[in-house]
Amino acid sequence: MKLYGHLTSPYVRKVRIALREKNLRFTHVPESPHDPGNHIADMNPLGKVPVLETGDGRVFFDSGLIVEYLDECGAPRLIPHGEERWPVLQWHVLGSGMVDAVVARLLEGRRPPGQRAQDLIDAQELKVRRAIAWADKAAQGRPYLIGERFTLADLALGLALEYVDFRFPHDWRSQHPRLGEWLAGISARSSFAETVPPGMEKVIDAPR
Ligand SMILES: N[C@@H](CCC(=O)N[C@@H](CS)C(=O)NCC(=O)O)C(=O)O
Repeated sequence: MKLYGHLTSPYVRKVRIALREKNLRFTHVPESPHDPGNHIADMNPLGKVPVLETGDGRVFFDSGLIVEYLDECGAPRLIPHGEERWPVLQWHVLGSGMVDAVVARLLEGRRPPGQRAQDLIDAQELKVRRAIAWADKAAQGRPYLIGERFTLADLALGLALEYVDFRFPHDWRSQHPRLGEWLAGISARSSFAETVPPGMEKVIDAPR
């Protein structure tokens, strides 16, 4: 299997973490749709990463779909069957939405000051703050969000909170200390520690 996408992309990291959690062998091609002469649009007409080449002629894009595909490739399951499936997928949507909001805020903030829409930045920040409060309440201080083991729910929220710390650093832990402790446990997993993107180490290692 071949995974395309740059290391700093949180969507690419979601797939890298899933591949490690499932002990699947893959080659990583750190190509970005922003690189001159890149080939991403030949595989994904939307011109986005991650893209996965399965090795048997199939190509998948979108991190959520890729994780669903990988989950069919063997144990341990990240997306359970049965009753737990829907809450796990709901957490995935929450985590993805948080990442989308942080990315939108980041891109808007990179525009020249005269062209920057502060109301858009404020709206994205509000989404993130509300999502963190929702997550803290729904997590209820349990070690895993759904059931007794690590699932896509934990992957998606852990990834999103680390990305908040990286690109929208603010002190959410003072209001939500329980969620901060939960994240420390998730961040210590080897799948998370081994996929820290360049530049994020400083944030992850910072004293809390
Ligand atoms: N919903 C997609 C989002 C992927 C995405 O936005 N990737 C960014 C990298 S962080 C990208 O490729 N952006 C290039 C573009 O939008 O032109 C997923 O989950 O895979």
